[in-house]
Amino acid sequence: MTSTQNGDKTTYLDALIVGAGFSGLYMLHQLREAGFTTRVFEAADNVGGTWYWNRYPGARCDVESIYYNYTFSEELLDEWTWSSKYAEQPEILSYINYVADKFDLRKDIQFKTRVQTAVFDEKTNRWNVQLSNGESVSAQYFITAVGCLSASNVPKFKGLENFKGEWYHTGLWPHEGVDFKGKHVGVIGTGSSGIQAIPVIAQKAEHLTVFQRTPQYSIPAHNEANDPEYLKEVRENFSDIRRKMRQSLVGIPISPGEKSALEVTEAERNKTFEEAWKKGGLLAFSYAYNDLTLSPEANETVASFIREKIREIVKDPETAEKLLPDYFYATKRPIIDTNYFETYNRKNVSLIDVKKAPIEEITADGVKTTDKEYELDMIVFATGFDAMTGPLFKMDIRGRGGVSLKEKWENGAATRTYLGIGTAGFPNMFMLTGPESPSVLSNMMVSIEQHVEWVSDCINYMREQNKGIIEVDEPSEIVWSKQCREIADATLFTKTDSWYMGANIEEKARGFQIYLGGVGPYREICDEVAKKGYEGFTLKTTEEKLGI
Ligand code: N01
Repeated sequence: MTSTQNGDKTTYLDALIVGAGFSGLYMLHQLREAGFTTRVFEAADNVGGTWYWNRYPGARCDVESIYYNYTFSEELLDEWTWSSKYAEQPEILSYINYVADKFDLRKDIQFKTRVQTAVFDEKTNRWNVQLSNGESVSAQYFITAVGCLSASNVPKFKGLENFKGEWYHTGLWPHEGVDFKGKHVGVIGTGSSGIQAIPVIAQKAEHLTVFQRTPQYSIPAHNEANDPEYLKEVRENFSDIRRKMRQSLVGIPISPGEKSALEVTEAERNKTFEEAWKKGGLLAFSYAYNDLTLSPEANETVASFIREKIREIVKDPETAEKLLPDYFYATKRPIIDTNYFETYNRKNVSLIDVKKAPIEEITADGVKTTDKEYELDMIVFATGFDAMTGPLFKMDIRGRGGVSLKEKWENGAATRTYLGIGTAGFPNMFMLTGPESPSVLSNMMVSIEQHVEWVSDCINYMREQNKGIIEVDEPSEIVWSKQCREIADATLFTKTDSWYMGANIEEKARGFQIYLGGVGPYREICDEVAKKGYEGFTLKTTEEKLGI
């Protein structure tokens, strides 16, 4: 509904959703089906979220495709076939487009429109939202579906503006593609994006120079075409698979090993690790034993095994040494690759250790480290994202008393949420896969579906109970945040500088913002909260005043 007052055009909605990725699309579908007037605002010109922007060469998912899709519609499950074990970005983007068309979602999505400010109006108990095209929206519910890794980070290198060649960030890749033929290309960064892009760029470029700050553990993905018989079997057993995914720790129906890595002989351990290397995949190593992310000694067993593999693969011993990681395995996102270490055996690839000789500046002609200047035609920044809070802080979100989310969370230093879904002082605001939920340490599809269903159940409940305002109680978020930190502190995750810790962004405070208790237990907690009438939240009619 749109009304005009004093020349201002304001659209009135029950719910406004920010972002048309996997979470925003499903949220729209759920709320619209329940009869709420709902609209999605999306900065891009099409659906897809992370899979719209991250179209760098080699981009594919590291969760097996059979587990990385929506599970809410049996019909959709029947209709879609994934061609390979780990789907490539174009195939995932086609899937998202297919879903948008199948459920006729586009008619309620406004593309090329950013949400700039969202301010909770305490008089009307509604969110006043300003859009980049100058329009205003008034919504009862403000739902962020902005993803955890959507604020690309190009480090503030001195002199970038002087570079005469082309430069790109993997997370903002041009739609028309990039031609590397005959070019001297530099890739800065060796996280999941860099490690996927490097082997593909190396095949096309005249020369590739990789600027590596932290060497990474990476294991083979062993990607392959999906066997139709296997897919048939998966489809026949999918109810059971879905149940297991939901009850599991990370949204993938596999259980961690039951033994400690230290209670078996070295020979037995090496046999297990050898099998994991042959099998490949995200959990092959981290789930081999039950204490690899808990005990430094146990972790070292897997770390040294992978280091040995790197030495075996990379022929030049000096290059191999530079590639050996020394942080705790899996405390940065484990990486799976296709021919990553093998790429360093190519004649047209060189590896520069920028921890030893840091990048001083980008010059007109390339990258200058404290050692040397490297002439380049093109630079690819595979330098990651301002994760978790970054996408939220791109909007100016203000709750009660005009306090901004950024101020409340002290720019990320004091992030506090209840269940990763809401935060005190910001009534009727829901964050899908927000900080302090399992989010990025789970199969995002499982976490997205769980959050969307929980939020839509909650909004339906509010309507049934004739309530208009829901707000997190401060004590509940204090307890939840503390619990998140305690679980993380008992692991090795907080001992490593990673984007999980906010350590990749210079000005960002360190803090672990992911619930590590597992998606199964997390779902039970969320269900219990709902069953108890949304315990930990205060619900009021719009006539009642909520205490601050
Ligand atoms: O980003 P990253 P990403 N000078 O932050 C380096 C998901 N994902 O885009 O480690 C020099 O992991 C930085 O070095 P260091 C997945 O969850 C999934 O690769 O900070 N180097 C690092 O090497 C993943 O974890 C998929 O020392 C600098 C790299 O840049 C997340 O997205 C695919 C630097 C950044 O690595 C992010 O991955 C892709 C500087 N100033 C991504 N600043 C799949 O599903 C940063 N670096 C497979």
